[in-house]
Amino acid sequence: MPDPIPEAACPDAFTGLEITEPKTVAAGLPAVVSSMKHVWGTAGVVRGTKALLMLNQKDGVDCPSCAWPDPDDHRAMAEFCENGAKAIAYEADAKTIGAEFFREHSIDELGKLSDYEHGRFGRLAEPMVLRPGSRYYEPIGWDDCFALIANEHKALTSPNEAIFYTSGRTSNEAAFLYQLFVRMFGTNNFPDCSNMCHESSGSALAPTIGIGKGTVTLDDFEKAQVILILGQNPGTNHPRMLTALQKAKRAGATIVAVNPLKEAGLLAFHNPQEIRGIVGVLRTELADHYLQVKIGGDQALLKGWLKCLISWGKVDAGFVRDSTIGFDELKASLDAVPWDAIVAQSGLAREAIEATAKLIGEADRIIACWAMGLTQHKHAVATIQDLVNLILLRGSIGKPGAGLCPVRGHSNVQGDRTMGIWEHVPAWGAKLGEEFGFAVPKDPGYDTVGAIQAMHDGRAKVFFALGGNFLSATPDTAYTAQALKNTRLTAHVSIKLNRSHLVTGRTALILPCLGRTERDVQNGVEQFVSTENSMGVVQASRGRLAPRSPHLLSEPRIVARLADATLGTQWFGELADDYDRIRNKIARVVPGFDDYNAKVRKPGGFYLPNKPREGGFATASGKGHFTASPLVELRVGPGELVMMTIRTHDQFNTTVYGLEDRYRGIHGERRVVLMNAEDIQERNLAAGDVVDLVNRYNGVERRANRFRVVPYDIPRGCCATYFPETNVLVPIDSVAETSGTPTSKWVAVTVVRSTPG
Ligand SMILES: Nc1nc2c(c(=O)[nH]1)N[C@H]1C(S)=C(S)[C@@H](COP(=O)(O)OP(=O)(O)OC[C@H]3O[C@@H](n4cnc5c(=O)[nH]c(N)nc54)[C@H](O)[C@@H]3O)O[C@H]1N2
Ligand SMILES: Nc1nc2c(c(=O)[nH]1)N[C@H]1C(S)=C(S)[C@@H](COP(=O)(O)OP(=O)(O)OC[C@H]3O[C@@H](n4cnc5c(=O)[nH]c(N)nc54)[C@H](O)[C@@H]3O)O[C@H]1N2
Ligand SMILES: [Mo]
Repeated sequence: MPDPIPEAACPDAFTGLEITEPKTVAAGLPAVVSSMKHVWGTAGVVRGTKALLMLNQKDGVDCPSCAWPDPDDHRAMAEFCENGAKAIAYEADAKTIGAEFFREHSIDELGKLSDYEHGRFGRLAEPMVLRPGSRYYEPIGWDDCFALIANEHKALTSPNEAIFYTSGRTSNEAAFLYQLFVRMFGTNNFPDCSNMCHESSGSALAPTIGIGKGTVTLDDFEKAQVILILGQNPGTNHPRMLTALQKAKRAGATIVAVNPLKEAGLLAFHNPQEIRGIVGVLRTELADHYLQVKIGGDQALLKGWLKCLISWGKVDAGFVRDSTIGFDELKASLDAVPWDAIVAQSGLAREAIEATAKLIGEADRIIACWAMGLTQHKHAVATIQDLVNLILLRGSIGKPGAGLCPVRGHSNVQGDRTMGIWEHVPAWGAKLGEEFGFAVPKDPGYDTVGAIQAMHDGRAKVFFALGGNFLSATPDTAYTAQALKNTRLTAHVSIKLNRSHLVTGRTALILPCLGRTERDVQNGVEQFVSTENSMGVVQASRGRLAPRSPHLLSEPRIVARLADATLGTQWFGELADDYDRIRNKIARVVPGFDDYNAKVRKPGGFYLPNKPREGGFATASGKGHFTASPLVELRVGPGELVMMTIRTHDQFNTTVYGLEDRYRGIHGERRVVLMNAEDIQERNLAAGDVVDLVNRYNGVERRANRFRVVPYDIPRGCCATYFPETNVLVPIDSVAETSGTPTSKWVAVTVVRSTPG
């Protein structure tokens, strides 16, 4: 059966498959070799090496890959990782595509290619337009481009019919201008990648500790006694975290990993910054305890841990009495959770839960890290709140070596939210209105899922994206494709071709921008931008490479021109002439940014204030709040498996760098489904068989056809596939409670043998 909307799905041709033993150690020489292969192969030796050497240096470029922080003090000459190197190679690409390329290739033809192939064409070199009815993009001047968008915006009956998406690579300066423009235009329609990512973390933390961010710094890792890592694959997605874990281990910490898969980066590490690590002589074992939890079973495990600690008297009674509220309710709620449910839902033996609870009960400097394995579930917020409960119960927050560490994704996703990219009005909304003399719209706007539904139903008609790859990153690809097709205009600020440029509104625009590694000159003066990492450090990022094409505009410039064209103002352009002016405005509006221009120029930047980190809570009560929630039981139908959609080692979200998932031993193929051997046997399938995956949530059938079966060490009843190939299966209306995050790690699927044809 063909995919419902062929141009929206990744092509289903196989690219080959080779299976090797999964690795039990991350990085080392293979990581160094892979870095150089990507950088020199794509960017060339000179440009590539130059780009790498400025990465994460003080006065250098903030790596556009993940949001892991840089060391405050000493930085290695090569302060980057294999996947940072791939991100740089992708951006510093020597090739470009422009008018000629798009004249030769229709959007239908390009739609048949894979995401991997899209990325390899090169950097977008000039603005392009797809006129109504045409299948070919053609060049358009920047003036006409902004006039076209402005006209579409002005033609709307309400500003709430316009959608403004943001991906987390956008700088603070661009993000602040963008939210200002959009709110002056009259809407809070700010879907962003965070809605699909750590929204659940923010939703869980804000009511419990008073701030939607983590509380630890990099230095805390060396001081921790126990480090819990739940639902995160740092070896691939935050490789420089392994250096922090290595230091922690050397200082005596115990690491507990909770993950359905035995990820190499959680098992052991050869540090490529150390000569002996490169050649593999020096291996640091990481996880001391590995709990292979069932997908979605973390809440059960956490409730098990909490029950143990309370019944063993391992509660920090002084801290709980003086600094928290809600403990009695938590205790009562746990009494109602039976152990057999905990064991059944976590898939873990009670002994294993107790053994690790013992460790936690003996430590008072505990760091809890987590990522998408916790956030993309129906009960994500409740699960993370149980993790907060655990940390509060041990008094393990607001002091060195202790605290909460949601490990962010995109390099500036945290900063974008701080700058007001949010579908609600930020706490400083009134100040924004005062400073710029307008009434900030009060009604909440659409988040990502809300925006898709609004476009689908015709309530929203114009879609603008500052970065990202909306179509591929969002759930329910066929539904989302239809939503985008229903609009009058889709416009994307991008650096490379992606699938969102190919499934479009009546008119479509591609607005090519400077990458973070490139020199940004405005009004004859070189500019820098700034970003906030996962630990609340704001620092400057200055590109040094020559821009790939003379037609590229910076993101702040694009936003300013869009704003002036739509609102009829001129002063946005003046702000974009000198980013210090934008930062001065931020300093006057956003708390914690006073003296921004001076502080951000200090090597290494500055920390934003963080009450829970400093001892205390930012809640109205001034206390930490325990949360009492029931244990949620998630069930699949007979014969169904729970599927999680995860990243390979060779991609950045929807950007596919290559076809290697080296640590998991899966090579040359992305259309695979990792299954437990017994689940394979039970279905009369065998390794390498071709299967279709079917989801039937709420009576709607969603299919992803042609995947190869790979036997893998994964709990029974669970399976794994790669994002974004299986986003077609993630139901648009299956979202986390409170945060609205699509449940990308919990999709019920039936696995059926493919019928040829
Ligand atoms: N190289 C590279 N770096 C990246 C990215 C990238 O794509 N490539 N993406 C960036 C972004 S935006 C983000 S958000 C982060 C993502 O970083 P991660 O969250 O590490 O990314 P995922 O691949 O989604 O991996 C989730 C991990 O959780 C596990 N998991 C899945 N379900 C469950 C569950 O129910 N319970 C538990 N305990 N574990 C579970 C999976 O086995 C996997 O190890 O990385 C950022 N950094
Ligand atoms: N099934 C499933 N779906 C998921 C996830 C999952 O785990 N499973 N993870 C979710 C998560 S955590 C996230 S964060 C989202 C990611 O969602 P997005 O942020 O929308 O997606 P990306 O793939 O990161 O965006 C890649 C595109 O960004 C553009 N780009 C790169 N650099 C720049 C730049 O400097 N400026 C501009 N303007 N554009 C640039 C490039 O053109 C590239 O094609 O996906 C979510 N979707
Ligand atoms: Mo993310």
